[in-house]
Amino acid sequence: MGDEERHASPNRPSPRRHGEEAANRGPYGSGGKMSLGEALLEQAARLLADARLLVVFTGAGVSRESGIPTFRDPIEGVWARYDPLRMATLDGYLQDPPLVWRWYEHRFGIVAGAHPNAGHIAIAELEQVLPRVVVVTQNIDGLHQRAGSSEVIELHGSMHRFKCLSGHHAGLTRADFAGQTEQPPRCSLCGELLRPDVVWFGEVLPEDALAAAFRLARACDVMLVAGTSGIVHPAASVPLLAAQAGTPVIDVNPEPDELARSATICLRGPSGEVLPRLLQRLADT
Ligand code: BJW
Repeated sequence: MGDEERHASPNRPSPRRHGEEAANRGPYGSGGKMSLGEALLEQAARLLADARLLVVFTGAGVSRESGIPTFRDPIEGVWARYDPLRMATLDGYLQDPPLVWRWYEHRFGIVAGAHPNAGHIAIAELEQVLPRVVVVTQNIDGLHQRAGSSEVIELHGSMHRFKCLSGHHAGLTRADFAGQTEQPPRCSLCGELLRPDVVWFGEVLPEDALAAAFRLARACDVMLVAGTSGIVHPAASVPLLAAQAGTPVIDVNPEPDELARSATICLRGPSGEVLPRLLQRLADT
């Protein structure tokens, strides 16, 4: 059996919903916040303890406690301040390359001054207690790698890599254009404009990364989701595929999100608090 094939025992029970929200209030509970019960944490830790292959699917919320804004928070979110059509589409970039380039430089500055938080670190430390942990992230900030996670699949690319508009030259780093920040540099090989190697709306996700994520989602024993609204596809299909395969899904988010109804356990709270507690429980199990 290959690493990315299913690891669960044939007798693996189909996941049951745990916790108050599943018991009698529907998937979102009463619709509001819920205190993080010790019993739920214990149940989640027990699920994790049996996992030979854990996939951790993350979004912007895991970096929130590092000071990096999420996208869809109505007050502080990126899309509350910037128009996604201007800033996160190829058409928007072509209309005004310096504007979009400077915006990414601004966001790079925030990330460069940030540090992995307790949530990133707990995810990395899961590797000390479980046989295999793969992080599938929508984030472009590189904080999982900086925290020490060794297998990270980036579904929406990385703000630390660049490619040219011709599509022929990729894998460039900041060292390749020596920190030019006001104007988008040109590719030294073909003369085309460079752009961040991220996935904008209407663009396809990196084929290999998406295929690996889907394969892992079908093969994993547990899917731990943290810090995503779960509304952007095809990325959000990753935890849904696991749920469809009957795999337990644990969802960590201070707010109800789109994936909660497919989750086995919802742990309501910031990932920088919940994930270290979950790791501790797991280590004690
Ligand atoms: C905390 C927390 C704490 C807070 N702890 N948690 C209709 C239906 C379905 C799909 C579509 C549709 N119309 C269009 C589409 C396709 C579109 C899409 O999904 N749109 C939806 C918005 C509806 N998808 C695409 O375009 C994708 N490509 C594609 O489909 O290709 C096929 C195709 C090609 C050509 C033609 C036709 C089809 C590409 C999507 C690319 C997304 N890109 C971005 C920008 C990346 C670069 C950059 O960063 O600059 O990716 S958009 C943005 O959203 C970013 C994120 O990765 C992504 C997901 O957001 P995320 O991470 O979930 O953040 P938030 O803010 O939404 O949520 C944060 C969560 O954290 C919240 O729940 C908080 O509560 C929580 N939180 N504090 C834990 N402390």
